[in-house]
Order: sequence, then structure tokens, then C-alpha cells
Amino acid sequence: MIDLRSDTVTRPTAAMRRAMMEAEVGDDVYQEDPTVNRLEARAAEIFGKEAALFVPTGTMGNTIAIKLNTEAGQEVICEARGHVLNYELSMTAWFSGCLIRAIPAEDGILSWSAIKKEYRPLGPHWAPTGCIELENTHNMAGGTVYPQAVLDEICDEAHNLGLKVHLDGARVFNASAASGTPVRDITAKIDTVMFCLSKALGAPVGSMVAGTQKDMDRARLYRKRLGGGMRQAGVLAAAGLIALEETPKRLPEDHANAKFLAQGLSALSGIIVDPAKVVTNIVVFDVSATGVPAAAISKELKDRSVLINPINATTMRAVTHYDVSREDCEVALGAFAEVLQAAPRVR
Ligand code: TLP
Repeated sequence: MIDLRSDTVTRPTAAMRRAMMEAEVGDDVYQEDPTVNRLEARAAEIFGKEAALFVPTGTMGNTIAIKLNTEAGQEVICEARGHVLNYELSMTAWFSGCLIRAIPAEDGILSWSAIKKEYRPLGPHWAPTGCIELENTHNMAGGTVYPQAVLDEICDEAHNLGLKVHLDGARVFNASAASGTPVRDITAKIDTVMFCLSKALGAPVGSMVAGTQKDMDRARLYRKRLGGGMRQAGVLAAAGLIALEETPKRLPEDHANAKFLAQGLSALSGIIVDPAKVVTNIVVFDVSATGVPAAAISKELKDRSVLINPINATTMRAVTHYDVSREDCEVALGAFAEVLQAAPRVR
């Protein structure tokens, strides 16, 4: 199977498996796991933040960070296709008691001028804005990257209004590889950042939240409340450390493969995607003009050993990662062409 459903599907490398086997561990709820402590210290250092916290998933990391930055009864501004709104089972409502105020933005990239129009102070009828949540890279917009000046302006203006900014940086290392800006500079003005070890970086499990020491001390308590006190988590952190140190340097390869896929797809009749906009490892493309439902294409591809998921009836998403080679991308494109040629039968 050539698995382009997500970069979450990677298997741990031999080096990760070895490190997991040899990991020094302790009880992390007592903060006595040396490997987790090392991972948290290293993540904080790389991001230039006071502290970091290892969490099992990106969803838990975002949930904790939004709780840190809000009070119940407030609103969280985010982009309309944002992960926190669409793929996290309303945790913003459930755990933080906040509503999301969604703003649709081209390529998923918010600007201060768009946010300003939706910002609300407390009023007789309004719930006030509690915080701003940004996603970099933006998953469902096709792995798009925030121009640094846009992101910095949002932070400066938000801070002027006393608002915190959380970055869902599940794939912030991809943003860094694409822009050439170190992650610590991308997040310099961000209050809390979540990034995933288990997406493009390839660790089997785990995400990190980083921010001030005070916030991370509270975050540790929220993690426990959510059932995320993981005890001898050093076996996972050991793989995470390798992901953090080793994988970022090979991300440009995934980006080149995604661009290659986008170019190949754009040449197929009925598929709409702009390869120039594919700058990281995610290709989101429109299949409506093929006349074949995305789910039917997905099924036909699966019969040809290629996995690509639909996002909705007319849109699909392919994601590259270290378990997908250039040759795999060529095979996937061949399978796609075959499926579309057989389209009358598929339909
Ligand atoms: N994204 C997954 C699915 O949930 C869609 C994927 O396959 O891409 N933020 C962003 C931007 C994400 O893409 C994801 C996962 C998360 C947060 C949540 O991470 P996990 O799955 O670890 O809870």
C-alpha cells in the first residue's frame, strides 16, 4: 500500500525503535522520567520558550493551550477550516467553555484586518474574544505557510488588546523548512505553541506544548485532568527526541514529493490544484470536474493499493512523509490516471 492519507501513518525508524528500547525511564507524573525531562528541555530550547510539556496528542495540546489562554464564556477566533474547529470534537466548548468565532480566509491565512472585524470586547450582548488561534502550516488549506510579517502583526495587535495567541503548529517544522525561518523565530511572539512529533517528524506518538514556565505548570495539571499523566513515557519521548533532532532536515524531500504529486495531478483532466501553492507536504485538490465523487475515487485507488482520503464529496487530500518515496508518488499518479480513465464505470 502507498499510504498518502496522512503523515500520521509513518512507522518508527530503526533508530527510534532502538532508542525506545534503551530509554531510561521513571514516573513522569512525579517528573522523574529523565527522557521526558530531556525532551521537554530540548523542545523549550529549540523554540526559545521557558518550558515545554510532552502530551500524548495534538488535540490534547491544543485543548490545554486554549484553556490556558481563555476563560469560560469567551470566544476563540480561528480560521474557518481550522483543525480545532473541525476535527477536535468541540473540545474548545467542552473543556474551555468557549465558542469558536470562525473566519474564512484565502489559503487559510488570517490577517489582522480580518481578525479586527470579528474582535469583540465584552458587551451587553456579546461574549468577549478570549484568544486567537492560528494554524501553521494550515492543514486543510493545503499545508499553507503564514508569511512571518502577517503572523507577527497578528501577535502584536492581539497583545495590544490583551489577547493571547495560540499556534497550532502541528506541522510548524514544515513551515520552517518551507520558509527558511527557524521555528523559534516563527513562534517568537506566539504565547503558546503546540507541535506534533507524530506528524511529519515521524515519531509514533506525541506532541509538545511550549510557552512560559507558569503556563506550562498549569498545563501539566490540565494534562492530568484530561487523563494524560503517562508515567514511564520515556519510551515514547526517546522516539520523540530523534524525531525532533533528525527529521526536520529531511522535510524538504517530502515537500518536493508533494509538489511533484500536485504537478502530476494538475495535468489530469478534471482535477483542480495549483502546484505553485503546494509548498509543504500536503496537497488538497478538487475533483468535482471529474464528475466522480471523491469517495468513489478513493475506493478505486485503494483497489490499486493507493490510499488517499476524501475531505468531502468533491475534495481530496494527499500527504507525503518519510515512508513515501518519489517512485511511490509516480505509482500513485499512474493509479489516479487509470481510475479517471475508467471514470464512466466508477461513476
Ligand atoms: N490531523 C490529522 C487529522 O486529525 C485530520 C491529519 O491526518 O492531518 N492540529 C493539526 C493541524 C492537525 O493536522 C492535527 C491532526 C492535530 C492538530 C491533532 O493531532 P492529534 O491527531 O495528535 O490529536
